[in-house]
Amino acid sequence: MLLPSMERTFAMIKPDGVRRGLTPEILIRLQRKGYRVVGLKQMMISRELAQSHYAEHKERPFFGELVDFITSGPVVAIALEGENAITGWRGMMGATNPANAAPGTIRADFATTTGENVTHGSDSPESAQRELGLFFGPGELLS
Ligand code: D4T
Repeated sequence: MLLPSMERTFAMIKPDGVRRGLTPEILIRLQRKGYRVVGLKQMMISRELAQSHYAEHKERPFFGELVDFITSGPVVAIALEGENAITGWRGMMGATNPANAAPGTIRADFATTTGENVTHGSDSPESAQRELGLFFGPGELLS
């Protein structure tokens, strides 16, 4: 039998998801999937944190709008643990543009625009480690 590939990833419910009352629905989905929540908090993102989080997009034309949007209201920051959690959570979210998201994914079910697409998930082990470190202090995650 293959050894399970346990991973930790960073998930976020973006301001549109929180504003629309989708937090419980999303927490239910990821826990039903079997992921363990090892960190959870509702918070405002500072512009400085937003710019660090989205640093890879800083030259893109939508960067200003992205920072404005992600700082526009509270988000829910989530540290998830599970087998293949990084790609698994990305799969549950669906494609970045909701028009291309597979039926049954969060973005297909709850979003219509790329700019406001309800959730975030780290796209690689390196991003997961970096983003978990940006949003959670060492004492804030369960062991
Ligand atoms: P995030 O990072 O929010 O989980 O989204 P993705 O990983 O699925 O997509 P991304 O990094 O390419 O984009 C980050 C963020 O920018 C917004 N965006 C993206 C946008 O407003 N216009 C665009 O053309 C693109 C490509 C949406 C998500």
